[in-house]
Amino acid sequence: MTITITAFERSPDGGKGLARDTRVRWALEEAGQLYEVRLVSFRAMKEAAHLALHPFGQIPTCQDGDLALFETGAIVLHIATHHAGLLPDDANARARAIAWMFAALNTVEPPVLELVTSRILEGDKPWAAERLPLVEDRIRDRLKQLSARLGDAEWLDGAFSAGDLMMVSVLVRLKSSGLLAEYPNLAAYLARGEARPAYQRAFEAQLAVNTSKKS
Ligand code: GTB
Repeated sequence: MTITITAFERSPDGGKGLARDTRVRWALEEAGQLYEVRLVSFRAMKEAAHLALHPFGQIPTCQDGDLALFETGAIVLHIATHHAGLLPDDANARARAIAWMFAALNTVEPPVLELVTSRILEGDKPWAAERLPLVEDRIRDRLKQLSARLGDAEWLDGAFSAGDLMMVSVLVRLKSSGLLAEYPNLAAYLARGEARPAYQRAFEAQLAVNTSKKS
């Protein structure tokens, strides 16, 4: 059965790949799975039908047969465990790849999201200019550690995995910040992720939605 995901009818970023359906599309592309997309408006996301799928009224969701899932970590893990291409066969390597997924979501993404909050939601506050460097330094702490671990390796733990997919998806949010340039191996890691044909297909698909809605 074809998987159906939800995505923004009109993404606030105009389709630059920042909304979280991109990482789910990417996982499906890596796994070679066809999928359908149901576009939802901001209003529809808060209505009962969508809340039944996503208790927090957000995108993306994923329906696979009679299974309905929310949270990109759970969705990508579901795809990765049911299809080849995103997790190693060796049990320990598989567990480590999943640990990297959690690290991306639980350890690296929170300070990255703080930066988005500081810049977009709190940018007009009188204390914003004082807070921003503190937020940036918390991101630098994580990037420095991640950079040290990655070293000159291509991916975080052997072959490309769902852990890399999630980490690259989180780092994408820093592209416009200038922070990644301070860690050239992470900038190169991000570029490697974005250069993957599966990422390109996912990016183009979500961009097409947003550009076709503009006219
Ligand atoms: N933890 C959840 C997950 O990983 O699935 C977070 C899901 C989430 O934050 N979804 C956002 C959403 O539905 C879209 S991705 N927001 C609407 C709402 O909460 O009402 C976040 C996002 C939105 C827009 C941009 N952008 O335009 O740059 C980037 C990221």
